[in-house]
Amino acid sequence: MEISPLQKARYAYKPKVPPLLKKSVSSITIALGKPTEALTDRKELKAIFKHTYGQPIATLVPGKNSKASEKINVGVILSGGQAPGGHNVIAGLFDGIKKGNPGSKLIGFLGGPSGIIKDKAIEITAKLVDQYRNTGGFDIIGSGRTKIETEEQFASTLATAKKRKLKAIVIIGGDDSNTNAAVLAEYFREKGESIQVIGVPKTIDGDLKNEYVETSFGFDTAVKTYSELIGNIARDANSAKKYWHFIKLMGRAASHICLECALQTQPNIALISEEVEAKNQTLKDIVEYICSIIAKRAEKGENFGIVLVPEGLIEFIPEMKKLIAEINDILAHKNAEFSSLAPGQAQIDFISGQLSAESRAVFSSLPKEIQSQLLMDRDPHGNVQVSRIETEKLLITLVEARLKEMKAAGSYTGSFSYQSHFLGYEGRSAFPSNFDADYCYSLGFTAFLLIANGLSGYISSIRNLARPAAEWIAGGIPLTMMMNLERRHGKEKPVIKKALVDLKGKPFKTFVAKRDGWALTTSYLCPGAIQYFGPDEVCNMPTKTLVLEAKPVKPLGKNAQAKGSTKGTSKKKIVEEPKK
Ligand code: FBP
Repeated sequence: MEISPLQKARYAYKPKVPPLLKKSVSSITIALGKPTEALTDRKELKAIFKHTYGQPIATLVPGKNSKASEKINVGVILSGGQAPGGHNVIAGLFDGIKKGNPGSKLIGFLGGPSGIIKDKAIEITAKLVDQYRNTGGFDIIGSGRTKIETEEQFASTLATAKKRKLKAIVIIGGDDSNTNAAVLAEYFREKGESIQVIGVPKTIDGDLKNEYVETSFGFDTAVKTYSELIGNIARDANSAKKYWHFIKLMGRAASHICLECALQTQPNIALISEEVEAKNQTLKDIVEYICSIIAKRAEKGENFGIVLVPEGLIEFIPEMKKLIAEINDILAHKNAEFSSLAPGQAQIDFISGQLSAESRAVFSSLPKEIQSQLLMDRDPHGNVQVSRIETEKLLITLVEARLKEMKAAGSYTGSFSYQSHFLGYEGRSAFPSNFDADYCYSLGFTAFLLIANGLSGYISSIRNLARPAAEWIAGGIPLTMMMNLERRHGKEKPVIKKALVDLKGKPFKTFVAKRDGWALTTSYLCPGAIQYFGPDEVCNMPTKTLVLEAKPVKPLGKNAQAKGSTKGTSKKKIVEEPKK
């Protein structure tokens, strides 16, 4: 197989890991904190997760663990959208398993969760994994978005796990996939099965995070890839001085990607969906805001600029949110009728007829392409496929129309030419940055150690990430701690809560302090391509979001006990208190 020189060079890269993970796996145990609680809806979640609700936070600490050397079989699934570093999670998991016992096996289920339902799998061997170390993509075993939800799917998953004598299943996925991991862990316990389930936080969107999961893997590489491209486009814009570039950035719901790219490239405008929602801004308000900046720049003779648009914006504009919620309910309850109609006008008319008067007015004000895009299939988790809705083009159409009006009224004198871009898939399978390569390998290795310590219903966690890997802390966070109830497919379902941009958080505040200056004075930054070799400040810097959000790791919980230790917590053992 022909490979690029960079791929060859990256095979030789040795990921940096927390010092504890370099020790013999039999000398690593866990220390447990106090029982935990879910974010909200605690009573309901306790009833749903009877066996796995409220488990304590686990931290890896030095200590004997003879079970780590047992010969075991572990299954692994890559779930959802690609994110750079997935191969390194598998490499770390593989190396951990083999360090425990060279006779242990790692089984990779093919094409996402459907692989375990249908028992389509391969054994991951040293030869195979070595070809994928430090590379992007999920192609080692492929990924998919199937949700394990029906009784038959659960039963097939259990049958596969039993047939393959799996001690544990590792699910590498985003919020929905880790929700699946939590549900599966509970299902196995309910059935009296000892099969363990461990999740790994993956998604370029950066919205699977909390105090204990500081970032999801892939975010670092994706935002650096997009920022490189935005910086290049911005430089082009400032050279030619003739286009306004509207750049939609991936990120299904949260605007973390857009915000981080703004901090890295200093565009004229970056919309943040969470702010739009908080301020109750209408589509008209957003268009007015963009046009006001275009007009002010035109007064200075600058008929060019950069507008960053988060992919999920459309679902955060209050009138659009209401409209989409109504469409979702109609599609959930009247799907047969809807599907029997020819795609296009007939389906648009059918939906229109079912909407409330308010939403109908909004729906009919949209261009036909956007109407059709809003009706496209939901993904298996009930999400609107926002990557297929051309919000950047919708904004361009509305901005162009408004600028015409402003010109007629004499409040705009410039010229408006535009280009539209969508940056998404370009960043999902890039070679992982050193950060993601290190983080992912550590997450995978930690997943094995959580298994070796008997845990189930946990997500692998590496903390203190804004510091060098030598100061990282590895452990596991109970999945139920990250859950709440949300409406999906017209029903209340337990799901891991998406972490949206915190409008009181430092990344957003830093952006707000600078954005008015960036709007009018061209101040673009060109971060350039991700570097893998060279000085720390060019090849080992975490994202600005991570650095700005970094908090000192909290002190030890008094009640924490190293598992198997009768002496309680030694002063050296680091155990986190659950969030109050
Ligand atoms: P995950 O949440 O599964 O990581 O996927 C995130 C994402 O990349 C979103 O940013 C985007 O909206 C979506 O996947 C696109 O999905 P698809 O790959 O199915 O087109």
